[in-house]
Amino acid sequence: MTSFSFDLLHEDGRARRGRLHTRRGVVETPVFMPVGTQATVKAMYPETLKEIGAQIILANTYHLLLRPGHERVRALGGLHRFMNWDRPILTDSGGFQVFSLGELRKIDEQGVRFQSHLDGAAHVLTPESSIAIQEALGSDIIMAFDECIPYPATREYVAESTARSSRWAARCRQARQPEDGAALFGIVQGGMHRDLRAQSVADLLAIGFEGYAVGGLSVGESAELMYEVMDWTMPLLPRDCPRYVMGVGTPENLVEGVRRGVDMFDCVMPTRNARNGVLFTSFGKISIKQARFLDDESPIDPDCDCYVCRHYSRAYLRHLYQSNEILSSMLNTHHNLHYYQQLMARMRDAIESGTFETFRAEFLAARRIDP
Ligand code: PRF
Ligand code: ZN
Repeated sequence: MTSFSFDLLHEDGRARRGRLHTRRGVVETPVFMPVGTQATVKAMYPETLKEIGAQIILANTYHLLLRPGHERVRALGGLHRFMNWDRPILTDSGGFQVFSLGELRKIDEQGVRFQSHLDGAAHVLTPESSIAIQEALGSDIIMAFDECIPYPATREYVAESTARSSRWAARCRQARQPEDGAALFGIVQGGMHRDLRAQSVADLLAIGFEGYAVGGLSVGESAELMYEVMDWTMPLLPRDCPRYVMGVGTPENLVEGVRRGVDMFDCVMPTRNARNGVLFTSFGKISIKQARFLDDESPIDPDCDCYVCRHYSRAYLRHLYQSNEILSSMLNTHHNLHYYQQLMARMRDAIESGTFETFRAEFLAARRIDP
């Protein structure tokens, strides 16, 4: 029995303000989910994640299957207890991480054979095993097992792969344990072809899911093409179900996605960029390693009220980065995730007050100014 529902609260153009009800609480949408691949959002205490407004995080089947093993996590009381995170967790199916392995994997109708990137050991992921692993972890939103199609690819390959992902999606639905309380989301594929996207949506709707993700984006195509695929796909999805674009994206991508009707996002961008010294601000990205910050006493972003911007200068953050200090990753990640959470909160407010287009215009205008 799934204890999952979605309320659509407001619409402003195509932008949507909604609320997910999961067995571990409520998620206000549009939402950004920080990525916690290895049962940790790198460099962040779970407590701090909550303080900055993170409502739900993403974890990865592939990584946790290999290490420490999903049966071990189950025996230790599930992923929430293991990592001390009591809010909802969405798990990705492995259908993206495995396909990033290149030479180390082989796909057939049954699933994917692959070698661990850790020790080379042979593994198989199938729709059935991916679901069983996500259930063992105690996920609140389980993703169907799919293939994220590389870009570019021949139309023939995209058509074959998309049809196979649809057959896998049906097997995922079949494999669910009826007593597990999680939601199951299908993943639309179809590459950059409008008719194949439409076919993928039709296949998934016939199976029936609690939510629908759009996969196969942010794989090297231009932002314009990504937006075009969103323009084709979003209107085909049921109005009363949550819509999730996987692995996206930049602050601009989030604004443009919300404008097109997306409710959920995840991306390593704020966390990974933070560890590389790239910080997001209301006026655009800055690289904290630059020498121009050596004596700069100002905060990262004068418009940001996060803990880091209230207490630390650009000069200090540059010093920590240059010195390879652990605190550099911690402070940078805190600021970037706070920025992403604030951006989503502002978009939720704008949709509620019917001012999303004004918000977007101001967002875009601010980014042309140099700090
Ligand atoms: N499928 C899955 N996970 C994903 C993707 C996908 O297509 C993407 C696409 N960028 C990110 N994460 N299962
Ligand atoms: Zn800040």
